[in-house]
Amino acid sequence: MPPSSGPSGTSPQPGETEPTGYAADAADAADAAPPRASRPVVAVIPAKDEADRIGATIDAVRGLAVVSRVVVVDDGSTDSTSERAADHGATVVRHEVNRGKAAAMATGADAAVDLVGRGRDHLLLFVDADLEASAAALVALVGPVESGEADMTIAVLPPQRRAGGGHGFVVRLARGGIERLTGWVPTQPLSGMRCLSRAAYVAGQPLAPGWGVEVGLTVDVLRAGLRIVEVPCDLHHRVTGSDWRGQVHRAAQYRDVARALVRRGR
Ligand SMILES: Nc1nc2c(ncn2[C@@H]2O[C@H](COP(=O)(O)OP(=O)(O)O)[C@@H](O)[C@H]2O)c(=O)[nH]1
Ligand SMILES: [Mg+2]
Repeated sequence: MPPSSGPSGTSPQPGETEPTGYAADAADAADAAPPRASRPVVAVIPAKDEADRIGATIDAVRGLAVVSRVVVVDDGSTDSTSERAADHGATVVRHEVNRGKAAAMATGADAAVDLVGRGRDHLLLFVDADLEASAAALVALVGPVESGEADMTIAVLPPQRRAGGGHGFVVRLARGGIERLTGWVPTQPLSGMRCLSRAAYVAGQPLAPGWGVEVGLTVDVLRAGLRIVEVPCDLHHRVTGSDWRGQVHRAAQYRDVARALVRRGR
């Protein structure tokens, strides 16, 4: 089990998402700790311009018997992501204007509360939209949280079929920052595929904005004294290249990860 320190502060920082009704509602539910076996799993897929891949990803996740509902949050896409997602049977919530990955995850988590019924405990399974059929491997994330072995599981991906454009410096920033803040050294600190108990999600409020969300969650969950387990999953996604688009993506990731770390005291 990774080491952990005391509870983190939960007051909203400038630029961070405000705690939602979910957080207030969930605090009671976490205390009550109903029987684990009955908790539904809601998959939340944040998506921006993923019309080409979202259908296959949804099909794979809906094919998992353990998943009760699939919510796609279309974060201001300019393509037909919303329509495709609805065609494939997902509940779709749309941000008319792009608000970033963390905001989309928060919207999806709020929608999950409405879907399962307010006050009913459940697990959240965050899924990137570009995994296509390989998303079926995410089933491995649910068991350890369902059983109570972990409060949050994180998928560890195998080497990808195509080499990336090298965002090793963002990974190193994230890994080193998490280690300094918590003592734990994550294998893939930026991995977005995670299954969370409600208590873990609440511990992460307010979510660190944008691409800082994964690092923020890891630090906050550990600081709340909760357990994280990394699980190898045979996942394959679109690898960010070294073209200008890839460089912009990496620069934004670096900025958001650095902010998440600074706000947590690095
Ligand atoms: N909400 C939201 N999600 C995004 C945005 N950009 C990308 N995503 C989604 O975030 C996930 C990861 O993005 P991706 O481009 O694959 O990043 P990478 O895996 O780090 O290379 C995918 O599900 C994307 O659809 C955005 O601006 N807002
Ligand atoms: Mg990806």
